[in-house]
Amino acid sequence: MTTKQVRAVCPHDCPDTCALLVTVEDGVATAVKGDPDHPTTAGVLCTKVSRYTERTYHADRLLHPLRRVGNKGEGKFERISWDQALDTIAARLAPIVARAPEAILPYSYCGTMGLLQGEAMSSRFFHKIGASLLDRTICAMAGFTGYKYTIGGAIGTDLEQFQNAKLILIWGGNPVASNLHFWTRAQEAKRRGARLIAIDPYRSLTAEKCHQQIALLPGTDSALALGLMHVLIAEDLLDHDYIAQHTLGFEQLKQRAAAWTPQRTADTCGISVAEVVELARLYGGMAKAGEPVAIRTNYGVQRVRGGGMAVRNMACLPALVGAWRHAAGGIQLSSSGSFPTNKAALQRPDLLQGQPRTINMSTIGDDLLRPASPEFGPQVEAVIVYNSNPVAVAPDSTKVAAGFAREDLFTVVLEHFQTDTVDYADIVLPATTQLEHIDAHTAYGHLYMMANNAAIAPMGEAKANTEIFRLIAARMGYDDPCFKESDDELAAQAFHAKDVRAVNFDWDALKQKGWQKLNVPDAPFAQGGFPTPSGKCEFYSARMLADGLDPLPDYIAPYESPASNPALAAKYPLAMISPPARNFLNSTFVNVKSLRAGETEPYLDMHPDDCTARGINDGEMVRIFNDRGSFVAKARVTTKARPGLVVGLSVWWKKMASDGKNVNEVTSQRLTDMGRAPTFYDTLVQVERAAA
Ligand SMILES: Nc1nc2c(c(=O)[nH]1)N[C@H]1C(S)=C(S)[C@@H](COP(=O)(O)OP(=O)(O)OC[C@H]3O[C@@H](n4cnc5c(=O)[nH]c(N)nc54)[C@H](O)[C@@H]3O)O[C@H]1N2
Ligand SMILES: Nc1nc2c(c(=O)[nH]1)N[C@H]1C(S)=C(S)[C@@H](COP(=O)(O)OP(=O)(O)OC[C@H]3O[C@@H](n4cnc5c(=O)[nH]c(N)nc54)[C@H](O)[C@@H]3O)O[C@H]1N2
Ligand code: SF4
Ligand SMILES: [Mo]
Repeated sequence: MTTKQVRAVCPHDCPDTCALLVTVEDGVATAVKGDPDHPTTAGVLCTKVSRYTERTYHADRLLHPLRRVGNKGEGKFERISWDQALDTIAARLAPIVARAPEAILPYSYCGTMGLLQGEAMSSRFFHKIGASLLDRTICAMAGFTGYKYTIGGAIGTDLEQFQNAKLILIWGGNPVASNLHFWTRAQEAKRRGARLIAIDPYRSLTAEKCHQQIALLPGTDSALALGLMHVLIAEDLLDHDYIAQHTLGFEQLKQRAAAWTPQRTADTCGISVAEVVELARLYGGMAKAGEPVAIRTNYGVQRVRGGGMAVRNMACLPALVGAWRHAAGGIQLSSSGSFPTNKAALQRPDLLQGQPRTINMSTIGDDLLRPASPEFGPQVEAVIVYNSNPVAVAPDSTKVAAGFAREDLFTVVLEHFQTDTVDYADIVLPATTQLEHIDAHTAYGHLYMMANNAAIAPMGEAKANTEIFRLIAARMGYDDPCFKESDDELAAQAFHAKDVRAVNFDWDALKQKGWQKLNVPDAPFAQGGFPTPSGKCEFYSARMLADGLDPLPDYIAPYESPASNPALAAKYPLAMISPPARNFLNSTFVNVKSLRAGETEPYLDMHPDDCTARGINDGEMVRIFNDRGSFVAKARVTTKARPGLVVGLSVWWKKMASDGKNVNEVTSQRLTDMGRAPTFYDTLVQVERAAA
């Protein structure tokens, strides 16, 4: 027997981007472990990826190309050869390319975070044919945009510093489920005497392990941040020197924050005045005493109308109190902006002729149903889906499914499994998993460039995304040399080797070692140097004004909340959020039995008062509905949800629920204040006992 250990990388859309060691025995992957030497992974993986071989060798893996034989959505297919699949795709796409290439839409997200199997060969192909561009907004664009206006880029406190913080605000994130290796550091900080505070309307797995939870109403975080600014300024808990040297617009900010008294803040957020005042005193007081105070914010705050503003306001706080002076102080949203990634080399935007239209992935429901018009351009005639499962994950799912059900739409899906989206495909192409292909990775929660080696041969007839787009390009007669580059040749271009942060990046060396830390300072903004136009932390943003936004921090109320929309709340009084379930990764892993067993079935967490008012008992099936749609789940009566809030952990495959639906039946396609992102957690619903 031959046994080897292969260095790999977890490909999932998770900030931790773990370094993996894959044990391969006679060509079969038998174990996937965390690399003990990689400083952030430290030998530990989450439950999901510890069971990776179960997913890789799952009996339901798609192993051959398929052609639809049933109705759209029915999921009936027959096996075809790769030649037949490629011929069909070329024959269907070529006339559209000749007539109206923008009628072709790529739809992809982060099924893999790999730079190669994500947007490399695929982008080259779509750029070459002139397909519509996809605005990849579904996750992080709101907060990213607000953060960028304020501090200039997706740069923040290094994960490896958090254990030294003395106060950590975990603001709109559930790291026990979704950022495990940050949680390890936060617990270490706690052991060293730090105070942990969760700001979350739901007593998540994380909130219940913090010293304190501030259970504000969903979508009111920007008001809380303004209230904190008010108290920090009123009680002079400020770092005047840092403000003078490294910030812009303090006087205007001061005026704005003056209106946000603790009372107004408390009323808006549905919390007590004491919670506002004490939090500000703790944060500002500890900073003034020279202690590192840190904020870990995440995506929970962004999925509402004012999601961009919420992150912007939070990003102002560290500069006010001088928290950036410490490596363990500041704020982290994402570390992705620290990487010198060479996207242009991988994606080749120079292949574009002219400027195709851009379609927002978050409004795919409406856009697939939209007829041709002068504003929109041609109707979408073909959609090629890879690394995503839009029928389950995109908002306003009734419309998404209706769009994919269009008889005249030609749909190709590259997948590992027969997801809800695959059920609507005309042609299904089997894709390799991370153990079967190579890739280069950045991360959005740490600062290491990472290399994934292939551990095993492709399963069945599966091919890597890169290879699939090479083959489609060749079949359509595109012979540009860029379509012939191998995956290793692509990977060698992944980072700007001359950028000082990349430390003379060399792909072969990275493949050997598996990972390499970026050369960046421990405390990114200790001396200012924000990558904004002014070089300062911009409390006042001229760019926001130019983009038609309020240049100062403000509060933007949710579209759907009892306070902002009482008429709607009279019909649908409960706010619904649907954050990630611990055992799933978005809709990935829902079909892995042992992980699904950890979640058992779709639940709805409801406060006892809301259950009593509706005659709902624990464990009963309930119907959750609004004007957009409905789905059923099992009620869990719990004080984890504050009164008026219901929580459906997500994202279930629709076909695995008793009614064939999931939470996205009730979410809306309305977009955030900035970044054009979805508002999954800005949803009012009513709940009733389901008919037997
Ligand atoms: N296990 C697991 N890990 C994951 C994922 C997964 O599906 N499963 N998904 C990955 C992806 S793609 C992402 S984007 C991240 C997302 O993971 P996180 O960044 O942790 O974000 P969410 O899970 O959306 O929300 C986190 C918390 O925010 C709370 N929240 C909801 N609305 C609000 C609000 O208005 N204000 C505040 N303060 N809190 C609110 C929720 O109750 C939840 O506890 O996790 C990644 N990691
Ligand atoms: N209600 C509600 N909806 C949500 C969210 C929420 O919190 N609540 N979260 C939102 C967020 S943050 C996000 S990021 C999106 C995520 O939405 P998606 O990015 O669509 O993520 P997944 O649902 O995990 O689907 C990814 C698919 O890619 C496939 N895949 C993985 N690797 C490869 C590969 O190498 N090749 C190919 N061809 N396929 C591959 C997987 O099998 C999987 O089916 O969902 C959003 N939807
Ligand atoms: S999903 Fe996240 S925590 Fe789990 S192995 Fe992957 S990167 Fe690590
Ligand atoms: Mo996400």
